[in-house]
Amino acid sequence: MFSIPVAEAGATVYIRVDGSIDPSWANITSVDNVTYTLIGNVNDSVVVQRANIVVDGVGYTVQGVGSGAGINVTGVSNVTIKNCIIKSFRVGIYLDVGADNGRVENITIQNLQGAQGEDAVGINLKSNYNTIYNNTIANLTGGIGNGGGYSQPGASGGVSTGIYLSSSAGNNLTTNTIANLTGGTGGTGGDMASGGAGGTATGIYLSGSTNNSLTLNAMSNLTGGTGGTGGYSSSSGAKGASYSLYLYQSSSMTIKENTLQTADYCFYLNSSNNNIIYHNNINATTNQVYNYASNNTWDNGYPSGGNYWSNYTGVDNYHGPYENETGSDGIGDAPYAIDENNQDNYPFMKPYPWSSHDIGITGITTSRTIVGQGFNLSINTTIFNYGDNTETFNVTVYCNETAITLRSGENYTTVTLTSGESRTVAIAWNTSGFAKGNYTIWAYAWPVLGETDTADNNFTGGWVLVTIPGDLNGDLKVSLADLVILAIAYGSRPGDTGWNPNADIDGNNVVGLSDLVILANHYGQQFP
Ligand SMILES: [Ca+2]
Ligand SMILES: [Ca+2]
Ligand SMILES: [Ca+2]
Ligand SMILES: [Ca+2]
Repeated sequence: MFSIPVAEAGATVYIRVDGSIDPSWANITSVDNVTYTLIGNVNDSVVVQRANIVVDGVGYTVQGVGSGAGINVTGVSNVTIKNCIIKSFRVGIYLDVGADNGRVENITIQNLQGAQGEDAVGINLKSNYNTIYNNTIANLTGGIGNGGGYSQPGASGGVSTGIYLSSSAGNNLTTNTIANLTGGTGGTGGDMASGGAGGTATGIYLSGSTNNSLTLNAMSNLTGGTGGTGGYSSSSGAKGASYSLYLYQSSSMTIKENTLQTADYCFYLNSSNNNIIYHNNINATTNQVYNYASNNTWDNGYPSGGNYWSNYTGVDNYHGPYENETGSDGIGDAPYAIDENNQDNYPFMKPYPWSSHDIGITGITTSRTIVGQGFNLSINTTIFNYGDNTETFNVTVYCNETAITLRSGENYTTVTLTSGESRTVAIAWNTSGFAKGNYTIWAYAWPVLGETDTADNNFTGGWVLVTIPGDLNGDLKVSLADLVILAIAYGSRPGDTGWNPNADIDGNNVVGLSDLVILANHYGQQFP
């Protein structure tokens, strides 16, 4: 009898405690019983029973038939797994209790599918002090829930989870990409019974886990499973929820620089405290944070800052630790409120990290909103340099489609800003020759070399009305109503209680006799 070794036949491959490979014909080799290298694809699970080794896939695939774990480290420590593709299991990599101080690096885990009602999990940890670095986990689907018998509801669909930590501490999860997770469809309900709920989809799930660090992970396209169809005269099951990060009784962690996207909930926190959460990009279509019995720190102080929240609506006209000093800093002036005990004190105006070449206009103000034809108006444009280079560029201010010509004869101002610097550029608009009517004031900061985010190089301020000198209420006629406005402001200067910049017709910073004379000269006029 000749026995021909055929690895494709499929059999669990063990790296035994003594260093041997079982079965010996498997597509794994080692010369020193420390580094184990794949020499071809492996068509079943790999079970690691030996500590202090490296398993290097060198690009080969470990492929299953839908059940079990691709690579299972059975409680032995200091095991590194790297450079392979794992597909068609229920769990990609399992680091069981005691599988500490290991490393999972450059692994692509894809096409995991839970069986009937079962969960699909990319990397499952019940262990400590591991580094999970630069892995891609994609296309995981929870199993379809079982159908119910007569008058029994359908079972819930299985959940789909990218990385799952339970009772795990001190792990570093860095630069992992998790995408396209779908919860299992709920089971069909029996007659007179509802369909089962769809399974949830979660990027990273932590339960009873402390002191872990999550940095630079990206989670996108997470979708809860569809509810099962209800039986006769019964309702369908609920759709499963999706979460980017789910923390249950998980505390004292650092969560920074992650990008959380397209989930029902970016953060779902239950009884999880003392976590520090900053420099994350939080883009939820529905809920940015669900917070229950959890108190956490949502920024890293000033000027390091907090997180980018896609639904933040604040403005950036101030800077400083109290956000009360004039000038921008790329941080919203008002905190991002989560609940009565939680807020991000320094929400970013743009996603993290900011580009190295990026300037933006953060505000435009005008010295007044109503100006007599032929008089001057001051327009203040504030620009901030988000990048880390000194930039020199031009700023042009427009009224409707006309670029405003400055005293220099040019229609732009040249500005130099160092990294993180803010500047307000004031220009005078002489309204001589401009027709009476409303003008939209806007500004354009000419893009700098290497700038990609040019959306904020355009900024539209408010309206300014050019009218008959002496028309102070903007109704295009000079009448008693205007005289009353001038009388109320008479004698005032900027900062005084009665100060009204529109009443300072000649713009000399006092409402006085010279303004009264102008109003008197036009009294009774109207346009058209
Ligand atoms: Ca600010
Ligand atoms: Ca820009
Ligand atoms: Ca008037
Ligand atoms: Ca005046």
